[in-house]
Amino acid sequence: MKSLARLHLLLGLLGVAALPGRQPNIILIYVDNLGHGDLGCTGSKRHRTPHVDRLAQEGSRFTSFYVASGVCTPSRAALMTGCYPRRVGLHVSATGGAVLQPVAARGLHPDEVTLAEVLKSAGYATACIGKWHLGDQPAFLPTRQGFDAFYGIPYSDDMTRDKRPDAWPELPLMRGEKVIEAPADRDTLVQRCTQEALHFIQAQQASPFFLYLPHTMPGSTPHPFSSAAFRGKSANGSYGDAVEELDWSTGEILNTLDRLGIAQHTLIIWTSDNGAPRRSPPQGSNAPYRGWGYDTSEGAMRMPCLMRWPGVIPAGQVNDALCTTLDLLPTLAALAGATLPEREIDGHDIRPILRGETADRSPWDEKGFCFYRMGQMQAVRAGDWKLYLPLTHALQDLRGRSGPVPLALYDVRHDPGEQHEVSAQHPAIVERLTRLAQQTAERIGNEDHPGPGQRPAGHVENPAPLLP
Ligand SMILES: [Ca+2]
Repeated sequence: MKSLARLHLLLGLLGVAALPGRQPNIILIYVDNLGHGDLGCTGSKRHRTPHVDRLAQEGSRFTSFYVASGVCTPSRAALMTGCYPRRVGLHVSATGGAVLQPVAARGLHPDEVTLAEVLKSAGYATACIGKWHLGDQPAFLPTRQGFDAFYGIPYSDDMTRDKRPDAWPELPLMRGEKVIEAPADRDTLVQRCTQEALHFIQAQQASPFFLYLPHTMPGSTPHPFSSAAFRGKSANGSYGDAVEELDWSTGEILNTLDRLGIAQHTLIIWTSDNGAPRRSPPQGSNAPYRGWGYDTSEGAMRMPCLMRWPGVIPAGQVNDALCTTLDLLPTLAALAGATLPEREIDGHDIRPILRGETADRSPWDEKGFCFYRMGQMQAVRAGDWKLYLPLTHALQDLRGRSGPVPLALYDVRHDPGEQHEVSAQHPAIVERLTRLAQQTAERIGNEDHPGPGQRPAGHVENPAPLLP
């Protein structure tokens, strides 16, 4: 195995394309609350993102790529498990909130099989560097879910002690399961997480590795943090500064892969956990999509997504096949030669989409991809079409108010800005998508109706704050 690794390293140095059957290194960059239209390669005129744009030139850009929720915790739960958040019980917090808060009794169940555990079983070295947000109690930390190493914060950057001095600790920066700094200096988080990532890549360069880099920025506060080198430098205030620092971080990683000669054997996936939230004045952009982060709109859940793997993923291609973060676990498992979890998952192996063999068809076209806000299913997409289900008591409508929502159908492939509501012209499509939504609801539930496919979240008695 060692000599094989050396052979691959040599071939990499000679610029030979990825060998079939070789396990690729995997780097998954998952930034926080960055909108679709916030990158140069997705149309931003305000942010300079040459390094992320390089991924679009050297790899493919996926334009119908969805996260499973418009908010952090369920989005990350789906990414880690290949399941709808509702299947693994993280669609809602134990106190009825949309995301986990500090000192939460709930977390991702230890029995759930994460992407890290799947890849580790195939011999990968694994690290989580950035923001976790799937439980802040010891039993729920990344180190208990398949990651050899963790460096970062256990939940969102805005969950600080000043908000709940009676119950919450200072925002902890952790290494492994230890708090090494509190409150965490948020200005330098992207810098420090990047350095940790580079060290990990360097140390693991000769063996397959999985680097999960869920960067903490632009983050959840109205004034995103960045280091002195980037502060005040962008054309879009603190938000733009943070985006440009994330681009710098991406450049550092690409340069390191080039320097080590392992770029050919490394699959990079770059995306965001949910769309940019509504701010006044506006900061992030979800263009060309409608709506803001945190709900089930296209703006909230249709993400920028770039994937590069030289020789495997076509360079410079734009791919509009419907795919999701749920698909990463089964797809990466297949690429790594790993065995899938025995428990049921929702994602699909989308290797043919990654290889560019199809740019408009997907397994989801048959099954329908469902959009939940907490426990309520609000929409479904299959093929070109997204159907907003009629709701008498929506948890929250597209404009942020509670109340009834009418049925609406859009061709979100050809009308991505949802300018033309066409349900009256396409009754058969409305009927078909309604049936697909019902089939998913029958498996994993909807609102107060549980489904037989649901599994419980993890739970601890007497959760304690993470302290130094
Ligand atoms: Ca988020």
